[in-house]
Amino acid sequence: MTVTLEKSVEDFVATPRQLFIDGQWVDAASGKTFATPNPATGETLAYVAEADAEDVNRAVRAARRAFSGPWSRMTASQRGRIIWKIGDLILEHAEELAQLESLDNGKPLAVARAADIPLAADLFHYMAGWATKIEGNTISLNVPYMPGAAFHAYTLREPVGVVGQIIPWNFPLLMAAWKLGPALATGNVVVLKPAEQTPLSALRLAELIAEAGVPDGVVNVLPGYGETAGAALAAHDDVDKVAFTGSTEVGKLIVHAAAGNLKKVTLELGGKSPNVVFDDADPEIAIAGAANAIFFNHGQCCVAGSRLFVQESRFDEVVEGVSEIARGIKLGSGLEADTQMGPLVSDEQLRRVTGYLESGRDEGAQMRAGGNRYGDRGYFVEPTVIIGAHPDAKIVREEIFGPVVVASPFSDLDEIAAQANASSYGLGAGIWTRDIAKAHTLAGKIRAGTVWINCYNVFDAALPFGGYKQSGWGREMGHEALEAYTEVKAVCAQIGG
Ligand code: TXE
Repeated sequence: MTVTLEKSVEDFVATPRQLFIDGQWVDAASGKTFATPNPATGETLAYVAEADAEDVNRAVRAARRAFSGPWSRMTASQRGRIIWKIGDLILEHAEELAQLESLDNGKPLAVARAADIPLAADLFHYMAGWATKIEGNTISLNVPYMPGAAFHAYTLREPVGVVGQIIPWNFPLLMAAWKLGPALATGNVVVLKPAEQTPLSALRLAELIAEAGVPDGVVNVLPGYGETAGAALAAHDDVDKVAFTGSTEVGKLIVHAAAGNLKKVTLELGGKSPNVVFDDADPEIAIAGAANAIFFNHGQCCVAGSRLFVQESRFDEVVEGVSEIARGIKLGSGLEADTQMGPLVSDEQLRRVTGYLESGRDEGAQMRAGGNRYGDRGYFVEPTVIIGAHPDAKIVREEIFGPVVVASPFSDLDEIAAQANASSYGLGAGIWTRDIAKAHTLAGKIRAGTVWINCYNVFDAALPFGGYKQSGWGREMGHEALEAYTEVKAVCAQIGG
């Protein structure tokens, strides 16, 4: 049964969408538009204005004005209430946003309803509370060359200023929330560029942000391509910070572009996360957990548990269990009520993922489940379980970003710690065992920003998220996110001596 779209969703996609600059909906300076396809069919879903460098200039100017405008004069409490309201409005429009997300990204509507939308609302609610808790310290001084002098010294935490935010397509609304929440809570102004594959929910969010009372120019949303709009934002001389989520390859380009004015940079990049099942784990829970770790969101998760390591004595059992789950997953359009896995987001991703499947075969690996494109319409790939891959094979080293897991056996804790860390990435990891000493010992050895024990893909606005090694710089969510959006000012006053 196909879900009936809400009238507001039908209207939203039927109308060409514009850019959101300085609180106004405007065409791109070039007049250009681009089509965003429905990944379940490949057909055009909506037309969207295509921002490029000139629009980035306009949006940055508007943001700069807003930075010293009403936004900066608001109390932190007023700001916090507005951010809370954004969370409320997301919940009020939850079904509409979930439908837009499912249409544009391809994910099952049930997943958007259960995860993307409530997590996005919760992020704004969590960050709203922080607005009133951005504090400095008082510091006692002892200056050796000024004996007898007395000082009153303290720190202030101030917003960084104009922030460029560039986000990907795997969790379009949620990634916008992760970026906007801490930026707004700390009093920054933002130019946000959603991914060209999935611009719709961020544009709808811009309407809700305006409705919540965020002043004009504080949040600007510019759909467009990475090489044009994204690159212009990352290089802009009047942008004080850029926050990026996407591929490690583009993350490196962002760092180069940001060097021009040495803007601050935070990066949330790729991963090749190890998921480790010890022989004492509860088999049912570990098998279901390993399947969820890789197949959630079609494997299009930066933390996808794409390297499954199973202790030798349980290897066949766990691999067979995960393969059985893979074979049973129902693929289909995200809007079909019984769909468990939708299409990949784009034709490009379909080609990338099936290219990895071919390379795995060429390098001698065996497919225990899946291994092919599914159907010939839309961008579907079968949930895939691979064994027998060489540790140096491309499918073991590189991020595939699809529903493809490579399973390998291991013998003991020291060996698995080394294997888990044998990656240029360090984003997530999973450990499945009933032995808490073993779990925490391995958690301490793994070089990754998040380690899940007997669970996977658990996200919370309070839990910091980010990467070691080439998985990124800085943390999102939790109070750690606020540091990346504030400058520390030391104020030192001589008051005696
Ligand atoms: O990513 P890109 P793509 C990984 C994943 C995936 C691969 C390619 O492995 O298969 O990246 O996906 C913008 N200057 N991840 O090509 O290009 C772009 O418009 C400034 C992991 O979609 O990195 C989009 O908004 N911006 C990841 C964003 O960067 C540029 C999520 C991400 O696109 C730019 C997505 C440029 N030169 C992909 N080029 C994760 N960490 O979750 C592109 N962009």
